Amino acid sequence: MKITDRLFELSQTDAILVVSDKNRIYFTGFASTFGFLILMPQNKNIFITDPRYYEMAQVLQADNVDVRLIENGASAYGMVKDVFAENNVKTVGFEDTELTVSDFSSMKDAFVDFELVPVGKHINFVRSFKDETELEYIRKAQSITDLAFSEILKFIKPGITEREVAIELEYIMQKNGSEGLAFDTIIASGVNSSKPHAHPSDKRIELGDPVTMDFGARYHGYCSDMTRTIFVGNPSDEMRKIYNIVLLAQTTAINNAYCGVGGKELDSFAREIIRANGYDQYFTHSTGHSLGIDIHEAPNASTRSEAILQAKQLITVEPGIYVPGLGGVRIEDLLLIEQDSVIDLTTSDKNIIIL
Ligand SMILES: [Mn+2]
Repeated sequence: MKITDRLFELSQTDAILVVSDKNRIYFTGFASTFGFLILMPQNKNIFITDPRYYEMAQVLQADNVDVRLIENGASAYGMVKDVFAENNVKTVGFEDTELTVSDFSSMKDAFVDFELVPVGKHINFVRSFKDETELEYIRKAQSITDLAFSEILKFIKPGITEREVAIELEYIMQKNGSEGLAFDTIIASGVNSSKPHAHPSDKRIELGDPVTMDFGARYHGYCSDMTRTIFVGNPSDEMRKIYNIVLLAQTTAINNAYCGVGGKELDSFAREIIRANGYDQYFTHSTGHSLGIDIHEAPNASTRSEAILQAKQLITVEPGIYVPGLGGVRIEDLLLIEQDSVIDLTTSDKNIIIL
């Protein structure tokens, strides 16, 4: 169970009602598709769920979480209101960033006697700072992707399809401990590689093709994310040139990253290199994002970012150049910001690989 002191300092509410799967797993570490987690100051926490999870949820008792069962036919919101009454709760923080309009409408009807306060941005801010357990999971997920990358290089050859590469890559990750995918795998070869988020197709890989692979594992609910573009046979002169520009942009941004760097500043380190080489119109997305339980979390590194990167936050650095009709290159590593250093959690080689 996460310590919630910082969240309550920001939220200034008597309780916070967590109903989303992702935030329930974030706070409790317990994966479930149904449940109401009530957080209160001084880490007084109550987990209300139904018989599908009640027995498994008993593990939370060890963390002093009071686990309560919704009996058949009982109202879950009624039980939540009982908890609020027992604890003299008047103001309730809710996840405005996660609820549908319909969820919010029924919540408003049910909690008409309480002041509902949106706290989604505070939850997301607190979530952006990773504790040691979360970092252990993310490092493990990242090590699975690094391993999968080295393994997939033995598999790729002319004649196999993008879809076959994706399936093999996913199989390798799961065989090595990934619980599932962080996101849908991107395998884009040849001219498809100019589309940054191409879906793997039945296109066969041909000699001379760039192959962009963007993929991530999931471990204890936490994501990893990496991208490499490799070549099958010798690339054209222009693709080789593009590769070297993207590599220089990516390593320049990484080498200039520091605790306290702005998300906008980090983006500009990469973007300036690409601009100076005349390809800025082909770098069509932002430089990076954080991750955790979600594949995209705050903070971001982009031309519009107002974030200042702080210790224990993560950021990807993933510039790319995409020339329609020719091809594209993207290189992505995941960085951990520490007080006095920046640690690259991605260990795979970035020098041009020609199979
Ligand atoms: Mn990414």
